[in-house]
Amino acid sequence: MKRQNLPAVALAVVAAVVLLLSTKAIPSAAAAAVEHTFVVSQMNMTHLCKETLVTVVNGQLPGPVIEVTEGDSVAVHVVNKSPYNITIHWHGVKQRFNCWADGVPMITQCPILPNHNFTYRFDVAGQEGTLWWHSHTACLRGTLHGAFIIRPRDGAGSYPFPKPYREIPIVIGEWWEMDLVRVDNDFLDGFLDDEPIAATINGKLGDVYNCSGAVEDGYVLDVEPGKTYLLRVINAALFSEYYLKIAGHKFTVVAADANYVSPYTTDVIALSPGETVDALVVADAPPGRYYMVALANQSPKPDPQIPAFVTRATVEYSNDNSPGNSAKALSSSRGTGGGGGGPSGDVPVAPEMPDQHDTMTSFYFHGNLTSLRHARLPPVPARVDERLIITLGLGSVCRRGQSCKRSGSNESIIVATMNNVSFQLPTSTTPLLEAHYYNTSAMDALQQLPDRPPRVFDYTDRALIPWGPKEAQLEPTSRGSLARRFQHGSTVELVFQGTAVMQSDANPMHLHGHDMFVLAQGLGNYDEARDVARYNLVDPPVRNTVHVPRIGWVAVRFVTDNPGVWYMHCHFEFHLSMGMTAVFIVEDGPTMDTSLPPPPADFPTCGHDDNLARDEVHIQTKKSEVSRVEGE
Ligand SMILES: *[C@@H]1O[C@H](CO)[C@@H](O)[C@H](O)[C@H]1NC(C)=O
Ligand SMILES: *[C@@H]1O[C@H](CO)[C@@H](O)[C@H](O)[C@H]1NC(C)=O
Ligand SMILES: *[C@@H]1O[C@H](CO)[C@@H](O)[C@H](O)[C@H]1NC(C)=O
Ligand SMILES: *[C@@H]1O[C@H](CO)[C@@H](O)[C@H](O)[C@H]1NC(C)=O
Ligand SMILES: *[C@@H]1O[C@H](CO)[C@@H](O)[C@H](O)[C@H]1NC(C)=O
Ligand SMILES: *[C@@H]1O[C@H](CO)[C@@H](O)[C@H](O)[C@H]1NC(C)=O
Ligand SMILES: *[C@@H]1O[C@H](CO)[C@@H](O)[C@H](O)[C@H]1NC(C)=O
Ligand SMILES: *[C@@H]1O[C@H](CO)[C@@H](O)[C@H](O)[C@H]1NC(C)=O
Ligand SMILES: [Cu+2]
Repeated sequence: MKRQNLPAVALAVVAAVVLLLSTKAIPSAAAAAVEHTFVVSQMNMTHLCKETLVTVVNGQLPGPVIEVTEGDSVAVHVVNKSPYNITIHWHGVKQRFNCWADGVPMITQCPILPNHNFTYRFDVAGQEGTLWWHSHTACLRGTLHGAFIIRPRDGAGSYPFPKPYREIPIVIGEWWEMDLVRVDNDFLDGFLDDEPIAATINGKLGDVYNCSGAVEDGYVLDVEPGKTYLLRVINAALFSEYYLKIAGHKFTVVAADANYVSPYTTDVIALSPGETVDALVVADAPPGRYYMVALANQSPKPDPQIPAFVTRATVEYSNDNSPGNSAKALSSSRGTGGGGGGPSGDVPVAPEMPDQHDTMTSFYFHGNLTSLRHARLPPVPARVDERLIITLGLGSVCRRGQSCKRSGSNESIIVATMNNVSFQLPTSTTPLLEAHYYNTSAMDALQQLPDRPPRVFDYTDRALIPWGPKEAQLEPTSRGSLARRFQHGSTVELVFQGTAVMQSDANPMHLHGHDMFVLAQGLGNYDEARDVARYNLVDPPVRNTVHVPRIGWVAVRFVTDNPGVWYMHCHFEFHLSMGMTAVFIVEDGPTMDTSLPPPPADFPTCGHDDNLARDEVHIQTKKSEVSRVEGE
């Protein structure tokens, strides 16, 4: 795991090329600078008769929406007035040649300490649609998140679908009454019983929830008959995939993860934490009031169960003289059980939701997405340089020593793994990206992510759920700082294989800094001989988060054209805290403009300025390389 070294002659040539390129790269007149200040602080919020201290941005939950036009430069001044170390990650923003702004604590940066500031600066280029931002510290993203909307540079008229009348962010979240940092510590310790209290849409619990007769507010979307709305749906929840439906209406899905898809009409949207879906809704139902319901799904027993989380908002037609509308005030204080009513009744019409244990509706939803073929869509890479198969599952490590009681015993800690290793941060006080950039000895602490599962077994054997002799054999695992190095410009084919060890959860796998072509998905065990033939190499959807179905697999390809140290992890927060993570290190390319530039001048330090001095540093090489080029 060593940096490639560039001979001085090559550098001189490179410098000349850089000069040439940089005079060409005149910024477009249309590109603007978008600036925000995010004050992170704590605030008391009361839901269900209980006051809870939450950490939020600018006193808002969800946090502020960032709206940009493709090509814009963004500066977000983060002022940390919370007691926690904070970073903000710009989920799905590719951060080309700008891994420094990716916002992963101790992977890409030292966190912003309490009472410290840091300004994230990045360009948004070559992407359009809905992304989001969230903190990447402990479980705090449960309340530190917001939408990140990228509009086409040529205006809404250039959408590859009819121009919507209005655009509405729909952020699905969860309300927790626990301290989220404690929740994270519990997950780290293999204690998995913490649960949210409720699901939310745009921060509101909705009228399924009440306490002492007081019904919780729900989000209300006012619509005008006949108009088209673009819903920008984000799953910001920590825990669950959600189904979203609106009674009496259909969705036309037009984008996912800020990549256009061929219009897909459906009455249900499925999205896992980390995923986004843009969908058009036409207000073409009889004027009235309709529930928009988000329902969490989960694997059926014998998987461990959590309560069913559901929340609902209301779609209300304006200019609506039906009795249902005038009875609005009445109905909201009356309880809303069941679906009855109808557009003219007291109670909004409720959609019929999939069963909460139905995971096939998600499988089909994801299976029905294909890329919209348009000018910007990059070709699907046909040649593959590296092939990896990564199993995703649970295991356990002993609290003390090498052997211990497992199968749920407190002598062991349940952890989450990739290819049978559970991620842990290196103990170094230097973030990995800096260690990589300056080539310090901290890199020696990394453990290579194997290209294949170390042992082949029937990964999706349901007899492994939750305990038993077969499971007990597969449970022991280990911890390590898992990393995989890729040469610049490689095409990687990666198969994520879900396993059924202890449980059969799906896994929303998120890769930072790159989008992935989703070639195929399947249930059961991936079989190369059989499944390669099913790859969609024509119009696969392109995503930053791929939903690996319960007891199934997904095959993706991506090109490692963005140098840096990129987090790759499950977006279920408990799996992330438990170690279902690795880092992908993408090497510099052969030229300066295919290499990672130096860190920003005001980059946070880990509370002391001599981080680098602590490790055995090979910094001299790098510094002299840089100055030699600049001096050219
Ligand atoms: C990185 O450090 C190692 C020693 O740990 C050294 O052998 C190697 O040449 C260094 N690479 C560069 C590019 O400086
Ligand atoms: C939250 O409420 C508690 C008790 O009601 C109070 O002690 C605390 O100061 C409040 N915190 C904030 C940030 O308002
Ligand atoms: C952080 O930003 C705030 C608001 O802009 C400013 O008042 C404060 O002085 C800054 N603090 C530091 C440590 O830079
Ligand atoms: C309060 O919630 C309970 C349980 O969900 C429900 O049975 C009841 O009808 C609700 N009451 C009101 C006033 O909404
Ligand atoms: C698309 O959705 C339909 C309806 O749910 C389903 O029957 C079909 O199998 C799905 N197609 C794929 C490729 O998943
Ligand atoms: C498990 O062990 C830890 C440390 O040994 C202890 O703090 C914790 O209370 C135990 N939990 C249970 C459920 O016994
Ligand atoms: C997982 O790793 C552990 C510890 O390194 C090893 O004992 C075990 O056999 C491995 N299990 C599998 C299924 O690869
Ligand atoms: C915050 O970050 C600093 C610097 O990395 C570290 O020393 C400290 O332990 C962190 N604090 C917490 C609560 O994680
Ligand atoms: Cu997972």
